Amino acid sequence: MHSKEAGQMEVAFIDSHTGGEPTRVVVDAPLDLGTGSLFEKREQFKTQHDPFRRAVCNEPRASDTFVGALLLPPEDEKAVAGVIFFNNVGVLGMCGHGTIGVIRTLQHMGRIGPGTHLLDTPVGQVRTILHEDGRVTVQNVAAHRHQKQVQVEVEGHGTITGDVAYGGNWFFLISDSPVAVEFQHLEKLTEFTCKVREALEKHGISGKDGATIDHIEVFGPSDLANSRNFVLCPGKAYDRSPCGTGTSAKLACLQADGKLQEGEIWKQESIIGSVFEGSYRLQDGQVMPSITGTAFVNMKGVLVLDELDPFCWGILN
Ligand code: PYC
Repeated sequence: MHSKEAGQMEVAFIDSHTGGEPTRVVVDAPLDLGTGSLFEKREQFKTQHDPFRRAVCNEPRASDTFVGALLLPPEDEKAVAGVIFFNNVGVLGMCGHGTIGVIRTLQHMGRIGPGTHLLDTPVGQVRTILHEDGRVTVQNVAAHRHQKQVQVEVEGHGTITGDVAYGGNWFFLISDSPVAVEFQHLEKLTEFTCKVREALEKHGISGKDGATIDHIEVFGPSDLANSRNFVLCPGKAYDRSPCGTGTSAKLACLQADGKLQEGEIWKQESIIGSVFEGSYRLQDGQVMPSITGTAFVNMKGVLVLDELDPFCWGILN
């Protein structure tokens, strides 16, 4: 952070996109998040610094699609950095596309080169591989299916069936969508998945320990990959990428159903046609997903936070 003039702050950022989904890395966050674990720092960020989250991710500086990533010192000295992910409505657990964006950003900053790099997140450490050609593989935290074939009544759509699974965030995964998973149906997919999320909340359907299911993932056929998805993120924006944590949750369901073997590749297309490659290995009976994709740095600069600006801290969602 640099002081510009009285009442103004400047905060350096680097933007990238991963399969079309933006990540805004905050390089030098001017925040006191305490000295606790990354999980505790995320709580501090959530409870004490929400205006800063909005200033980074919301209009007028960004849009509902942005995922922010606060770059922090790592918890583990072997890791290259710590990171807290957030978006237009709150904080995230892990973020697959965001991790790919952070690794490419660290490369752009000259902090890392091709090879293996550990990254600390509030939900655990992830191992990443930056390949020579710029692709990034994220070895995510363990994924699992929590509940199979849960039925829920969705206003205007009748009974909808889906799996509840965790891939670093909580997902409701629907294979039999009443709306075709095609780009021309974006509005209908958004309307449908928002209603599913409302219905899950209304009927008390949650992840483990009552965790909110804040991502809804719908699958359809693909010409490019094994499947195409549409993912509603917390808020009303959809993921332009195939969603790293959503693909991880999908891998856990495929493994549980015996439909994908250890090491086999699953190609997941997004609603805009970008593709991630996923696979998993089993460790102590747990599904450990790997997701590979590419990100490109496409903008960098400074955010100017001017206390005289009535929308300095972002427009509320
Ligand atoms: O790639 O995991 C992901 C993700 C979560 C929210 C948006 N993208």
